[in-house]
Amino acid sequence: LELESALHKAIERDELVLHYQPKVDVRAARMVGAEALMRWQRGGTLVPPGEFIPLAEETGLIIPLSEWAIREAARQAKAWAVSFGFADSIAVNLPNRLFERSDLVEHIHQSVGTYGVPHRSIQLEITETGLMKDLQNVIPALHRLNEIGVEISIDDFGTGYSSLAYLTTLPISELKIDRSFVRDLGITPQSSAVVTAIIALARSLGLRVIAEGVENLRQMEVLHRLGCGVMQGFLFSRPIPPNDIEKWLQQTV
Ligand code: G
Ligand code: G
Ligand code: MN
Ligand code: NA
Repeated sequence: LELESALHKAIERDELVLHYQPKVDVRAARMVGAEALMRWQRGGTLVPPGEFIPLAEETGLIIPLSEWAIREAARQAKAWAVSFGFADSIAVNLPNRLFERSDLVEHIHQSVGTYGVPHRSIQLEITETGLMKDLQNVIPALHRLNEIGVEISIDDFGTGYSSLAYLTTLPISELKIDRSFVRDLGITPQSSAVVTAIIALARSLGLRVIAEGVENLRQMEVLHRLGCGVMQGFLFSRPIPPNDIEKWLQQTV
């Protein structure tokens, strides 16, 4: 309860920060976007997301927290655009609870408008499980987001039993291969079979594909050979504070 009320005040006290993890085009050795991950600077200590995200989800605080994250990502995209010519997108994780809000799309539209960045500067990641759990609320919102130019990436793809028939009807732009398949690449034939299938699916639906959780060269090489050239993971960078992203940004101009 103490943590809950502290988290409640964290937004107004300016204690939340976003760290960023690059999405890397391996062949070009270039950052092609970044994923924003929330951190809570409470007093002098950084509270790990594993400790406050689940609490935020239970209490509903995840809604204002995520709305803050979208605004902050839009602000950051603008700052990087001005300083570095950043023209890619920042991805924000969007938990299902956000879709309970009927004004979600309007809120995103306003956040982006406040900073005068194009709508495609913000990308939203929704998990495959979340997507399939709440199709009734999610689908209309995805269509409206697509209309205003905000792209959707399906996070943890391959773990959530999507109906492939449904997938073809959804306005999504990217599949993000779940790290559980990436982990075993080059070790178990099943993992490369799944990854091969996801890449083929993405191709035939005209979607981009990215692999998450890439931690070593073996995984990177197998992914590249299988036709996935955009990756994210500790091999390239952990999620890092905004200032530390600048060395990646300088390479993009
Ligand atoms: O950033 P990573 O280091 O450790 O985060 C741990 C967990 O917290 C992950 O499951 C991650 O998805 C979640 N998380 C981190 N930042 C955010 C965020 O901004 N929004 C949501 N919904 N989850 C986040
Ligand atoms: O899928 P999700 O959005 O929850 O992913 C974000 C989480 O993944 C964060 O906790 C982040 O720190 C973590 N993460 C990012 N890259 C790697 C990686 O290469 N290996 C592992 N184990 N975790 C990673
Ligand atoms: Mn994610
Ligand atoms: Na993920």
